[in-house]
Amino acid sequence: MRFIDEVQIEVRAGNGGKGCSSFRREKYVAKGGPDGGDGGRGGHVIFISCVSKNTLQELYLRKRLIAKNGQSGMGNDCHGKNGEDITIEVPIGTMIRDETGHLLCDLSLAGMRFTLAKGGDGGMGNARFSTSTNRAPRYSQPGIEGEQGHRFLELKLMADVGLVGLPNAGKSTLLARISNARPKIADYPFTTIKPKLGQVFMDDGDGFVVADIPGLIEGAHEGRGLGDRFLRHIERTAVLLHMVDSACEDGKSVADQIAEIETELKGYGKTLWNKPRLLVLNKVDALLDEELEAALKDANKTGLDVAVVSAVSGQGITPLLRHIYERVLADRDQRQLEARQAL
Ligand SMILES: Nc1nc2c(ncn2[C@@H]2O[C@H](COP(=O)(O)OP(=O)(O)OP(=O)(O)O)[C@@H](O)[C@H]2O)c(=O)[nH]1
Ligand SMILES: [Mg+2]
Repeated sequence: MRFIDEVQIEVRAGNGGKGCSSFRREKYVAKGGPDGGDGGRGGHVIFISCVSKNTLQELYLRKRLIAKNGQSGMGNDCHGKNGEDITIEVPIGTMIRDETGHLLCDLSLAGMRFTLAKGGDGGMGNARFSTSTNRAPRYSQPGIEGEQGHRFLELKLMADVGLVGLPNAGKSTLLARISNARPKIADYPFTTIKPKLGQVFMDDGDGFVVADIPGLIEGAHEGRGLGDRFLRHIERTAVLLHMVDSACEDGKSVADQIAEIETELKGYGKTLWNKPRLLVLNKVDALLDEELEAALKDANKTGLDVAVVSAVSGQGITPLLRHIYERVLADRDQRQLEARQAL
């Protein structure tokens, strides 16, 4: 199944039901007053962000969301039934734009609710228009039309930490080791073909979310390999872990591998290039001492913090997690401060 993270949909909320014009008819009561009820409201089209959804697949297949119209009002002061709302669960991180590309809502937390198209109000029945001077109004209102149009949905997954690297660097192996996710792992490139999130639990009972995305190759920002389209899913992270295979079998130096990914991150733009990054030298279990020394020398040239790990043996993983968590917490504090200042 493809990983769907962009969808255009048509939404149509229900029209309001029309108000009723009617007069009471009872035996032995001549000229009963007006008793036309109001029309029902048209159904809304609503999204709710929810942890159990990961892609926009359902909406990709459905494409049109059309809510029911409200029923017309009836005699005997009966209110028409409201049209049923359409409520759709979408992944956390779904962004909703209108036809001009203007951002209407970013469902960045669980349980957020957004009405994409509002149902029209029902019209008032003639009973409402009765006054002392006009006891028998015949007028009742029509219902109001529901909103409709196209909406553009884009999913940008919410994760604290993003894994980037060439194919086979061991990103998924690391994710499987530190989180509850069970990604596919194999010694061929592009094992991972769609983003995957994993929750890491720390001692304080809290933790952070890590996103594993398909490997990048040279020219990814021009569409090579799986391209760079999955990079959007690590745009909102606090920190990037740049994973490097320090035991690369095809003889590529650590410096070359780092440079390839850096070029792609730069090519993608500032959102990622300006993000804090940590170099993770992986597969050090397979290195001789002098090989590790050479790898470290290359890595240190970048000026970034470097972690030396083996995702397979577990070497270096605990200090790496502590380091990442500190950064994640600092980033959360910073974001909270900014949000408070913006108020
Ligand atoms: N020796 C050793 N092998 C490792 C280590 N980490 C990963 N590997 C192996 O490297 C291969 C690739 O690992 P993956 O985790 O699938 O790599 P990836 O970066 O997710 O690759 P893509 O999904 O293709 O981008 C697998 O055969 C792993 O077993 C490590 O620390 N040491
Ligand atoms: Mg993988």
